[in-house]
Amino acid sequence: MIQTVHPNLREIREKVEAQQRLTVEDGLTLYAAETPLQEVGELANLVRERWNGNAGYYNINSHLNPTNVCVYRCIFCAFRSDLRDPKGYLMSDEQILERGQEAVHNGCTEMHIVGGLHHQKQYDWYLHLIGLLHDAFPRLHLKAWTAVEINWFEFLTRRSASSLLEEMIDAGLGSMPGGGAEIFHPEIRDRICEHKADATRWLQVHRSAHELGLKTNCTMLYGHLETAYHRVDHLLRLRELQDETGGFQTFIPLAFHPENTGLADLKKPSGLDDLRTIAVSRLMLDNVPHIKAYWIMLGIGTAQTALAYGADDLDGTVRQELIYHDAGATTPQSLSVERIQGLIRESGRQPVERDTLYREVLRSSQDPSQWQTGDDVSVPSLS
Ligand code: V47
Repeated sequence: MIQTVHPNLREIREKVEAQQRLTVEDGLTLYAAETPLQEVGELANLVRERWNGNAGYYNINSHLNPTNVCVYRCIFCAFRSDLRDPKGYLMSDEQILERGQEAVHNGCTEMHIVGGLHHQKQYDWYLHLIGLLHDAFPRLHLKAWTAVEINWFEFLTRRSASSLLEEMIDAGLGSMPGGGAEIFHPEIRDRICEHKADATRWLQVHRSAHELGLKTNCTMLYGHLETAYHRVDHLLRLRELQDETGGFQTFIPLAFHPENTGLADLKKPSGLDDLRTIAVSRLMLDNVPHIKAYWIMLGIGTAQTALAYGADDLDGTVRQELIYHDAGATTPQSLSVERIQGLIRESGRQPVERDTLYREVLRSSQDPSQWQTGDDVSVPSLS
């Protein structure tokens, strides 16, 4: 219980307790330096516990970035490569299948697949890749392609996002990640990723996905050129679409890593900014069930603390992450399940392994690579 409430937070606290919606002005107040972070965190924690109780979610997943070659030149990205750059790569079917095999062998329930928009690859290659993995590993959930990629496929094929997504779902697509959102406001978007899908297109692709019953995530890249106003504006655009469709599962605030990017002279956001952004997101996005503290980019300590500031999910064991590590992330390439569970317990939460759709995963005690979810009737029950 907060004993004394900071004057900035009196009205906001009343609204949060009464489950009323916060406004742009409230968002700016929550972001103001003079509004005590500790109290903002406590309010966010109230909402977090309302949504998710004491659960601290994690999943066992692997990342696949099939190519880093990209037609776009987003200035915040250290991962992309030009076509003829020696750094550029393109994975073969054999390499992709090997990565799928390794994921299944390690007990992964999910593969997170995003990459560059390769100059010489047509939409069929991206579709083929989903079918290839799904046919070989039907139980591995494929969370693939950002809205920016789908929008690129629309450009390549002159077809609608809905028809492309329908085809992807038939091939084995299970859900979509939240990347490519960056900052929606054109004052910033036009400076950091001028040519790629704008806010309207990004949101329209997710709307189409939700209409087809596909769950998706959403993100915000913060800590570069934007102000608090641009962040709050971004959150409200997501909240508006969520009111309409209810298709977002998780929001992931992504802290900018400047190393090796076109914005290398900027400093990384501070741990305090990270925690405040998690908390403000939890409070503003009153209709999104989960807030993810992505340990890869926040660092392990901040991600763990974030579980008391509004976040309920640490993401996964994450094997083979490249986008943040190319931009100077010093976190390990993956965490063991025991380590993730320990981090969650240490912060006073109950570790819950989830699948991509937030169903609890149960593992065999004899062979942890064998798993099932609560409503999974296709496999015998595990002891
Ligand atoms: O869209 C790129 C960001 C995103 C940098 O949906 C950078 O579960 C910081 O979306 N510094 C891709 N961020 C990653 C992403 C994601 C990650 C984890 C989980 C989920 C999910 C989605 O990474 C890009 C961009 O916003 N990014 N470069 C950088 N230098």
